[in-house]
Amino acid sequence: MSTEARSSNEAAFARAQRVTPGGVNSPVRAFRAVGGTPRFIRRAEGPFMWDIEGRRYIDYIGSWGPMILGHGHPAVLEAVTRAASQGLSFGAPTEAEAELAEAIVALVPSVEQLRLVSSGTEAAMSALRLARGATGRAKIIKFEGCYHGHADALLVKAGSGLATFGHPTSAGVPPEVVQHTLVLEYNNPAQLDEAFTTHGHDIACVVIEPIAGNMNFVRPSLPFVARLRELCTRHGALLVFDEVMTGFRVALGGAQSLYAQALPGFRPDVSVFGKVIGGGMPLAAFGGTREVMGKLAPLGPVYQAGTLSGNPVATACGLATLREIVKPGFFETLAGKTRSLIDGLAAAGREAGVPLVSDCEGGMFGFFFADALPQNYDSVMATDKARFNRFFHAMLERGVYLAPALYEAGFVSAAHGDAEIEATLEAARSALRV
Ligand code: KE4
Repeated sequence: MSTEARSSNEAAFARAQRVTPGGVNSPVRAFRAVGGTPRFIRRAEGPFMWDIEGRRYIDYIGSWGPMILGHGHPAVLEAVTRAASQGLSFGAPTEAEAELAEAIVALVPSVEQLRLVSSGTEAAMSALRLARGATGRAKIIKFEGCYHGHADALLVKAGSGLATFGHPTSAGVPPEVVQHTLVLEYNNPAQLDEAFTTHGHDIACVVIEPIAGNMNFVRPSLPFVARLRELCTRHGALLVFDEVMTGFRVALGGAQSLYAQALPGFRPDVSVFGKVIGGGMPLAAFGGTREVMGKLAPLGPVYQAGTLSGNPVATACGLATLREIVKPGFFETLAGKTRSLIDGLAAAGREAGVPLVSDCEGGMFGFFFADALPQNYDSVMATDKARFNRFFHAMLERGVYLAPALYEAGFVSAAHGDAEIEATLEAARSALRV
């Protein structure tokens, strides 16, 4: 590629940085975790994205999860175009919002009612306020390495020692705001027991990623999930499953449907959704039992609102997406592709003599340069980050766009075919020799 042509991502980045902090509208896009120049995308179709230099990439970001059908699915484009032609936003109820809510309720037994909002952050923030309002309690428990959006109370890292309250991870968040947020180690039942023994009477909720995609890909152990449910029930705290990433991605019923198979009767009290249910448009949701959701305005005392909540174009996009993923065999096929990918990556690691472990569920996957799958944040951060970053760039140069950060998950879409999976593995076999 000529020097001039190659500069266009760099030129676009320089231009963007003059008018937008870091040149991006969401930090991870700036490639600061992996270094180098972010690719400015011109268009996307199916499993592919093209940057402004005309390079094509096999896309495993999928807009960080929403694009489960691939880019430009005809039924989705038709639904969005039709909705847009009838009006972009009304600020009044539409039947499509009820239809989308009905579709989600039908797929997630723990959700009897839900409210649509515009981002996962907004949904998680609202779910926490709802939990505090419904229980009359202040304290919340989250886990190191789990991300639930950027609401102040959730931008917190573990305090020193066990079961101590967190410290802000971001400037601009006063310590008082996170004084009620307890940060525990993922997969650590002893810390969970201690936290409830010490604070059980004042814990409004526990919020968790039911598969931690913001630590790349970390599963909770089944005993840990069971303990979470048992302690929340015993102490009257709500169990909040943040399924923004896992919902309708790891299984049609989300991660909670997997645990309900292994733990009969298992249900979280509140669920948070996003990404897939918007199909690439700004739409998220939170839901739970009718009793808990009845605490929300205009019925109850917990206020929550949004100008573009349930936006008709976003709702049409989400509905069209859900109509595709409920089709028979959709998830079996998607899971098979993802499994081929990560088994191939592990095999490529073995062939190259590089410690590489991988895992997946449905259309979501992760891999680490390590000898064993990490079980918590500290073990994720102990994996070989330098090797990850080298691999990321080697794959990017070979036309494969992976998540530009060690702590992010990857996503396969229905549009990824055997050819793309094989091309990815071919690139990996070469990239692992870099
Ligand atoms: P948004 O506000 O970005 O729509 O959703 C926040 C959120 C909440 N909960 C979970 C489990 C999430 O993964 C997210 C957002 N995920 C990140 C990717 N790790 C979005 C990418 C970004 O921040 O640009």
